[in-house]
Amino acid sequence: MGDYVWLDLKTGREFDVPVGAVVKLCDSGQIQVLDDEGREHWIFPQNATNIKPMHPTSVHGVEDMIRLGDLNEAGILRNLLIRYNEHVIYTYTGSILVAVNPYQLLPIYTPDHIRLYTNRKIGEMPPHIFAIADNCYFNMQRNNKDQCCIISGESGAGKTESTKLILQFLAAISGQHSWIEQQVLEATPILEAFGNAKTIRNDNSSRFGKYIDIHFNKRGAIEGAKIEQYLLEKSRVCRQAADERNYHIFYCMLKGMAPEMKAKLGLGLAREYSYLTTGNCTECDGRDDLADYSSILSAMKVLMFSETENLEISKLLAAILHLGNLRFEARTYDNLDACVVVRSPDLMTAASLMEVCTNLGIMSNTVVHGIYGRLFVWIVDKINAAIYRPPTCESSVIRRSIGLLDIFGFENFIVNSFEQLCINFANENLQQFFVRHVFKLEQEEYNLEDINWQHIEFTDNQDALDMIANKPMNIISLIDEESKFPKGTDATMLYKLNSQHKLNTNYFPPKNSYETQFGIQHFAGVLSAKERYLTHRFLLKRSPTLSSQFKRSLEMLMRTLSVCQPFFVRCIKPNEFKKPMVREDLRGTCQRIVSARLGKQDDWQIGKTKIFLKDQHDMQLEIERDKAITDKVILIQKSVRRLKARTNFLRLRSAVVFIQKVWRGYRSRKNYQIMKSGFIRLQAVCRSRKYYR
Ligand code: AOV
Ligand code: MG
Repeated sequence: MGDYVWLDLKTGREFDVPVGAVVKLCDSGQIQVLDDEGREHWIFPQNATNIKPMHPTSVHGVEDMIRLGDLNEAGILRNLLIRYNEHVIYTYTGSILVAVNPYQLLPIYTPDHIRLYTNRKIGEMPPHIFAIADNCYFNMQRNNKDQCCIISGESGAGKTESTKLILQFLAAISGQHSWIEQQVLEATPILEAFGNAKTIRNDNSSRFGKYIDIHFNKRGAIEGAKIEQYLLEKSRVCRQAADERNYHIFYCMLKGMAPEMKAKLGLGLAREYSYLTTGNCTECDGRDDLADYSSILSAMKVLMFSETENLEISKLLAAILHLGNLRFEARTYDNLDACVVVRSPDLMTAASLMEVCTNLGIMSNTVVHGIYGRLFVWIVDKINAAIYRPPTCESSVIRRSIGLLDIFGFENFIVNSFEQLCINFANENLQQFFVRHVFKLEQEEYNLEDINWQHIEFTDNQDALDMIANKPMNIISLIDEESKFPKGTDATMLYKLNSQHKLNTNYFPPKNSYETQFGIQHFAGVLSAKERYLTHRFLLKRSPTLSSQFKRSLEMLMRTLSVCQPFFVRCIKPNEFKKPMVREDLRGTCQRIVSARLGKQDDWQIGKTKIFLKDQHDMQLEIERDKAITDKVILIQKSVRRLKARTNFLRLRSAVVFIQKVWRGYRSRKNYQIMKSGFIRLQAVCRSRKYYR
């Protein structure tokens, strides 16, 4: 009794690994155990193969997982779990820091903590992000070598927060609380305002990658910094998935800008703009757009944005919002389908803000993507102009740097598009960098030195990376080529991808010839990229093409990293609810639901694995469930309708072409009619498909 064991439940589910458990009772040939998730199990002697003794190091956990006697997946998971349950979020594996997102502010980042962790060896103090920052700094000085810190993890795991904590530590120990340190720190709120947004995975999700290189002089004080940015997600400016928002800056501006200024720019409330509402969500719990706006403005002052520049930025943002509200109307001129912008106050305001005449002609999402993308690059350049000091002859010899890499985490949505492919490709590169450093190079060195060692199993993602970007005819080069090819379509592209890669185990071709999606096996899971490249082709057509440009900037990043001494921080997301301390407690959840809905426990009882109810209660719960589902369906329908109500030139035109080509009967204009709202009304025949957008 009281012994700790590993219990292998062999449930056959994904990620099924043994769980820790404590023996409660050994009785009449049976053993009762309580597992880490609070479930009780009876083990019969004949099943005793399910149960193995636990190594003492796993019982209460260790600070450095290299010390685990049971160094396997179950051992690592349990170690992180029991520490996390005690609010201990940091754990080492050698010099790699594992950080579990606490989703609450822990009192472990005070000036006292900064002092405690300054100039210590790793392991001298409990694991901490400050210890990594401190080691980066002192290694840089001691070895006179540039350092880098590679922070990885899925979306919402805590990469950006970790980056900020490292910056905070470095600014503090660099010394003088000088202007330049202040400027480096204040770059973050600006970048986040324009480059972060609420997604379903993270309320403050970075929609771009960044590499902040911090430069130190020979006394070890921060002398300047340079920020490199990677591939901002531009589609978000015009369209957001359900429950997601556009970039923070729009909502902050509408909440925080002075009324006179808003009037001047013709601005109203967030809910009035179609570019801010396609996700059906304009507020974000836990964010204060009003307060954030003043922090953004003061940060911009620190980084030397002038009044005029701020005004220009606000004008552009306002123009984007007005453009999003424009309506297009189809007309026929000389038998040609055309599309004109409906004259509206929004058109006038947008035009005057952008100082162009109202003869805008074709305005599509692509233009807005371009405007916002360029604005973002301009802002990063502007920040760099304030914080970057080019090396002088003297300083270039002695100047050393610490680079912090914080990119967009691995993502998998229901529909993934070209942007997810790029994001996940970037993550795949980082994973390979990690694998090379931690396993490959290390083991190669043992071999060279004739060291006796036991091979460690690891998953190498090199093959997936080769398929995406390295081998001849790789996925990215095929997409590129097809985008430039005048007759290229999604179908021809998919055909080429299939014929080239269908035998690759990392590639999942469509299941049948009607399916327009393919999948890629990433190190972190399968990504299905539904074929939505068409919209991107407009961007790709420019040279240099987007994907090859992105690929090149990643290659440059990898080269930079490879000449630095690397540190790794692996961030882990403990649950999908963006909440502290959730675990799946089914029993508790059931109990809460039943007592909330059915009142006091006189007519129902909770057994070990079942709840016993009266018939009428069962019915009552069913009715409530139906209602909840219906409400959800109505909500979905509403947002679909809202989405459909918005139309633009491209969609309208492709719908018309579709009708003319596919439904031959409708070729004649008499049979369909384009409504002002952008809907197309079909005259008869297919009643169920009355409207086609
Ligand atoms: P990410 O950078 O890894 O996601 P963030 O760093 O933005 O994730 O973390 C997401 C949220 O988790 C933050 O907004 C905080 O609320 C919380 N959080 C993370 N780390 C900590 C911490 N150490 N202490 C307290 N709260 C924390 V993405 O940018 O989506 O890949 O593209
Ligand atoms: Mg981030």
